[in-house]
Amino acid sequence: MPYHDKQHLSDLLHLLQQYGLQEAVICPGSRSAPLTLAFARQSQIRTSTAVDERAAAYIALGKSLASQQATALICTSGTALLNFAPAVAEAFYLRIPMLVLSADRPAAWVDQLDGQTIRQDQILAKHTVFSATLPERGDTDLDRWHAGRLVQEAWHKAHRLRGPVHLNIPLREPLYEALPSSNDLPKALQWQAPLPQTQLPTALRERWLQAKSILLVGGQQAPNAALQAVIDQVIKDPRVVLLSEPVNNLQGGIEQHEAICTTKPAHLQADLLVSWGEQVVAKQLKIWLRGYPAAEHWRIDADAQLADPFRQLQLLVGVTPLEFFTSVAELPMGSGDYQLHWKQAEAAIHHKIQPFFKDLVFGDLYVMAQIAKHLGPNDALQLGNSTPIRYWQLLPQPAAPAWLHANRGTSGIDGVNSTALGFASKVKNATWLVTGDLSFVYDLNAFSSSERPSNLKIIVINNGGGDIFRLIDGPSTQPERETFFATPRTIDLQALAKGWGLTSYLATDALSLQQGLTQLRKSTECCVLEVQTEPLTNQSVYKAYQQLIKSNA
Ligand SMILES: Cc1ncc(C[n+]2csc(CCOP(=O)(O)OP(=O)(O)O)c2C)c(N)n1
Repeated sequence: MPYHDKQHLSDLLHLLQQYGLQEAVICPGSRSAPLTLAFARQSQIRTSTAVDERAAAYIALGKSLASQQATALICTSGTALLNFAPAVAEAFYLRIPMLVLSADRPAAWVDQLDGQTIRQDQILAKHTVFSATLPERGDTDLDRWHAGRLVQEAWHKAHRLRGPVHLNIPLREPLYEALPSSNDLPKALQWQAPLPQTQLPTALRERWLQAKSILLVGGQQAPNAALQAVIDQVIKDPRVVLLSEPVNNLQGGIEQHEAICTTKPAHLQADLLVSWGEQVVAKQLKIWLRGYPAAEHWRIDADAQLADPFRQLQLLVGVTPLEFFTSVAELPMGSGDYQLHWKQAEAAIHHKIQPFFKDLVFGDLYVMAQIAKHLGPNDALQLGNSTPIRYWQLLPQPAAPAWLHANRGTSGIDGVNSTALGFASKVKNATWLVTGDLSFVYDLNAFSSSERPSNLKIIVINNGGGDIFRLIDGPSTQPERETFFATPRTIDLQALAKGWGLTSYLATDALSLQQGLTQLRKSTECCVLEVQTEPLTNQSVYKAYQQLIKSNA
């Protein structure tokens, strides 16, 4: 039976509605008009728009991060789609579901010197967990079944394999006709999750029980109260040590591990290392673990993805961290002093750095310490990928926000504003973004979004360009450092913020910083606090901190 040639698009929308898709971020375009109109003319799925595809994709990433559900992301054909790539790569490495719906020209026009026509099929394949091109027409039973099957496969893979998926959708003209309705719309395929396996095999139980020192290293992950509760139990065992990485959103572990690992402590080498989650930010920890490998390394990953960040993996355990630690929590506790040794090492660091932080002069590290004091347990915090995330690891008392996030999957300084904006639009928590001046300017198109979440509070640390290059070994000592690395620019951030209709405040010293933080807290609209700091001061503070950590004092 012949149907309308775009019947498969009506099916697509209907299927996504059945799956409970919450949001679609739409980038304006003509080839994508049938998709845009389909989403715009329904009310079940929330829609927003953003002109810059790179920003839109990061906004969708922020939304998916907050909801842990795929957000649909729609664009027109051509380079528009390529601009989704950075956020798609980030979602791939953070294992965040995302659904890219790109409009395409009919295949006949590819490579025929037609405008906005590039080779879109599989263009994101290396960084998606599923990628397919829908049939060009949906007017036969076979084509409808084919397209519907791909839509369902995409949805399930995005959530079961956890990652971005791409459906490329070639569309013929006319593009502005209303989509057909139908009385035989497809029914979505459902999924039964595998039942959890709670018993640890005997061989693993014995190895766990025999280990004298067990180190738990969780990489980046969303907050997980159930996992936190069960890990709280597990770390009552004095043989077990948890390292609290800011982005793993786990509390109750050793926080100063970055400073501890700087001194390459051989006596803290573990019998058993258990790791899970995505990236670990702590560089010194990674270096130390690679140099002082544990006798055994188990990686916990329900999807059994083989990642060996510390180059010592021996066992991949195919269950979720919650399942693993639930079974471990039931085992009898051992005895020993491994945890005590880490706590002593941390106490020694605290002893060194507490007077240092008490006497800090106004500069980036001071600003970060004040922000940490200001944040409450219900706040969400997003950190820029340059110095903000690094400084955070140095703080003696980092705050424990409800959710700490940085785009550490693979992103650089791109998409920082957009991710925070997308995230803030999906949560009720006050969402604080701390970013650098270059990162902020790089992603100003975040504010091309039709959404301006009132709970988003942005702190831009204006230290005159990429201050990171003045701190780290390598660029900091090159004669080209300022011109080719730090690249300071004379930018009026207050005017830029104003240009985008953002309320902005300025801080230049301790007092105005306190006032600015209070103003941001009180604000009922999305606003920006620019904090100006001196690069030279930042440099000397950072150097002094490094020397202190390495000293035997
Ligand atoms: C997309 C991208 N381009 C380039 C870089 C290289 N890079 C790393 S840090 C940095 C400067 C960041 O400056 P700013 O945002 O002001 O932060 P600060 O270093 O002052 O904390 C640059 C350009 C990157 N990480 N990502």
